[in-house]
Amino acid sequence: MSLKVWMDGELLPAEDAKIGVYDHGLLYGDGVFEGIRAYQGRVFKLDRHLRRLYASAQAISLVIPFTAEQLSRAIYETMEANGQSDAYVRLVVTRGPGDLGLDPGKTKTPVVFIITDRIALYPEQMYTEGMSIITAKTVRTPAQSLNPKVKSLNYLNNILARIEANKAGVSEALMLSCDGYVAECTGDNIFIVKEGKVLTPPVSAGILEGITRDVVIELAAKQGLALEESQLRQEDIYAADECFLTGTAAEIVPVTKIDDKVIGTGKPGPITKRLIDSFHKYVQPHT
Ligand code: PXG
Repeated sequence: MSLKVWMDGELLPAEDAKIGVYDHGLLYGDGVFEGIRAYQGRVFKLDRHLRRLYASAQAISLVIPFTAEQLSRAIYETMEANGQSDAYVRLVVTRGPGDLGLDPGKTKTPVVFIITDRIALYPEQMYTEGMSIITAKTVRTPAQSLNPKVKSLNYLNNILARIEANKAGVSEALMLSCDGYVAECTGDNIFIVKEGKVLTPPVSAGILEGITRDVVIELAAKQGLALEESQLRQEDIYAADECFLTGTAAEIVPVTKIDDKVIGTGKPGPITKRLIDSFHKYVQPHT
């Protein structure tokens, strides 16, 4: 039985949920999206994700033809139709179909669709043993060009860095900003631990304000851990005691090697493990 996909107010079998070849989301990457998780029947931080979606849309002058409440109901409706309580939710808004030419004025109505499916996480071993990453040569798009705060359908900047990771045989790549500071990974935010203090680049470094990142900041505060948002250099990652990445799909994954340099002891560190543990309890309170 195929999954149902919600599209512009209707639940369709996945094979019938189609985007036209004239859709500007496809032609120009003109659109926005969210990647969301549901745990135990509850969509995690849905309000935050919807706020970010509307903020991304506003940043590209895209008016979403549904209210946040309608989209929230649609997500639950889709999960219900698919019999899911744990799911990965992909909510996409494209500029919609229109004549050729990149002017968004050539389109009339945005297309909105919701896929609820699974997403393959990193292999379990990376969570217990740690992940290796590289520093990409591809620089993160500067905020003045296309602010990384905007979760747009334009992911080629990240994909180019991800191709570098693939070539190096690793699963993620660290991206630096054009002024040489640590920004984020291709689909994850980055944190380090140095002398007991948790550090992560500020949003002003030109990154996506990750919702998992915000949750980790909150959990660190609750645990009395010292945390600072501060500009980091590649050398700070090299010299860190611990390092981990955060993202909706990844959750929290320890990083134990970067560019062939071992981080800390080469094993997931104690603070990383504590945060992973508290994150699991936070998202799955009923286990
Ligand atoms: N930076 C970037 C560039 C991202 O795309 C994050 C950080 C982490 O943000 P959240 O809000 O998820 O904590 C992301 C998120 C996918 C996929 O399909 C990508 C993301 C999230 C979920 C799925 O690869 N990126």
